[in-house]
Amino acid sequence: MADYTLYYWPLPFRGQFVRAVLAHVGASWEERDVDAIFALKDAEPAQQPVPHMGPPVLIDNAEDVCLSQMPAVLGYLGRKHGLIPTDAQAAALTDKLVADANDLLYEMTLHNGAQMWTEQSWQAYLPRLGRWMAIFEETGRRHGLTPEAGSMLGTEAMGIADLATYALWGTMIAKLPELEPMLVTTAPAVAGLCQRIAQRPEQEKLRRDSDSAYRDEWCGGQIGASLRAVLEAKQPHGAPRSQM
Ligand SMILES: N[C@@H](CCC(=O)N[C@@H](CS)C(=O)NCC(=O)O)C(=O)O
Repeated sequence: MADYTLYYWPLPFRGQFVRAVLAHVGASWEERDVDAIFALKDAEPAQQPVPHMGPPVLIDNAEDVCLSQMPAVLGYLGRKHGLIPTDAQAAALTDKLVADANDLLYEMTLHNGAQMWTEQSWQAYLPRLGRWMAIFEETGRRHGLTPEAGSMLGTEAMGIADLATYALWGTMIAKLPELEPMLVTTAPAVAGLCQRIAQRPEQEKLRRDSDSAYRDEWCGGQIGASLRAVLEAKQPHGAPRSQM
């Protein structure tokens, strides 16, 4: 049996945060199919292994632990695998970065597709996206991160703060490459960190596997199509995709 079982749509988005951490710790995991995800998410809370609204859901098979909510899943994995600093402030900053990432995922998908992007609403949103990039950049810079070296919280070893930063920005610009120049300009240290993490063998393998399974999808659905439409409206077609 695999170490973990993951319920997440065949997409990167929130699931990639969990996958990036599992890959980093060298854990084995199996992913359940869409029918199983629907069955789990639509079950009565009293019948669910953890009462929840939506995936990701992760089961730690050996410990018989089942969790939903991406930040809680990362918190669990981080504590279990020593990827969250023991210092209270650094631990809270880790939680804060993951919460920032999750807020941004909601914003980029207009709250999981409650509305669709238009050219006008996307243009109006862009300064806020730039501010999120600057928030991550400033956080890293305050802890010694540069485009060439360092980590988000100044830790020697990579932790959840770094992996979540990578799962957010690295995955986003790989799947929505029109945003890469903005990240490189606004948050060069974060872009450098993402590049370094992407080059690690376990993350390279995850990226290859994900690319072949999910192709160009990032968040999927109609909101994914609407996001791509507003981005491609501003870009020449056929621009090469990032390797980050
Ligand atoms: N705050 C939750 C959000 C979960 C969520 O919105 N999951 C999406 C996929 S990323 C979903 O499919 N939700 C289904 C639903 O809410 O009915 C988390 O961070 O895990």
